[in-house]
Amino acid sequence: MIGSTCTGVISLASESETFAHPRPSVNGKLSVHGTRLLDKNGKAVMLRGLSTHGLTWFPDFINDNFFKQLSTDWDCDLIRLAMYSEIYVQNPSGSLQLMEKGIEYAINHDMYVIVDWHILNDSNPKIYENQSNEFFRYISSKYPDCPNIIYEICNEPNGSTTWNDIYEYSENIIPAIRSNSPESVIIVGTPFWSQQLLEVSNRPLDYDNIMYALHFYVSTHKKELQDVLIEAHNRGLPVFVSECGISEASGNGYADFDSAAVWFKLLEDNGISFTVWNLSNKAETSALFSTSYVPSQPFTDGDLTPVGLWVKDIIKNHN
Ligand code: IDC
Repeated sequence: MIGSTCTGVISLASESETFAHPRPSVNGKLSVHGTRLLDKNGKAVMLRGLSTHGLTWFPDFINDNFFKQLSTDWDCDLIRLAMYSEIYVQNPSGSLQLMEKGIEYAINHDMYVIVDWHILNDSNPKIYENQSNEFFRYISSKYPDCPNIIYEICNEPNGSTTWNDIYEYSENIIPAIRSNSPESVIIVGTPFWSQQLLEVSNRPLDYDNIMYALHFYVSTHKKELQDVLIEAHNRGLPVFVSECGISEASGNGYADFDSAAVWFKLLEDNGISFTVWNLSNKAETSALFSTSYVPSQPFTDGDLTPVGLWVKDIIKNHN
């Protein structure tokens, strides 16, 4: 494990950029008020970021220069570190090492960072609840009160997992994090692959600084899920799009850029923060880098897939 602190960051934002590209060195600790994410001065912010693929599958993408370039060239202010829980439980130290490196590099380059307990095939977060508690206790004690870190406690509950299961799980995990980082922002996954916000809005968790995950893949999910987002927002539920993809729900297939434009306008119009899946060179539509890209090298636009080029533009120029 590598040592890290929350100090020594390089400032990359100016006052006028506060809303557009919030930076931990300028905007500091975030908090949740109503549907909004606010900075340390109470100003509304919107984070625009990128999600790694599974940390242990594409470990070469967790490197300091790569994170630096995303931060400086793309004005990326948020990185999500996707740590598959099923992989973690088999070999905790392998996953932890990459998680800690990722956190350190995000801090070095003045980005917010989501620590993602990436449940997927293990459809119910209660399956590995003890390991999750141990993991979040460890990370939050290693980086107590770190303003960069946002916790995401269960990527996508699915199968027969109910909101009640997630509610009970959250009542175990949230206090574990808060015992070290009392004011941290925590994103909670929602039933049916983080799509069922409306059920949650009937019985939200009784803690401060909680946001609820909505995940979408633009070529599969369209108006029906957009209506869910709008309704949840209207009901006052704080939503964070902690994962979305410019592909079908498989991560592959057709990239519907028209649908993507509708989705991202909705996010921009409502100030809803997001990260886009995925920072890898895998041969799949949602990957931002082409298969020939070598992640130890600096990248140019020529190393990006069509999806990568599109995503760079929304991160940098948010139009
Ligand atoms: C996908 C990856 C793919 C991998 C698969 C299984 O893109 O390469 O083989 O997982 O691990 C999600 C999940 C995310 C999925 C993604 C695309 O959070 O792990 O990644 N997706 O299927 N939810 C909806 C879509």
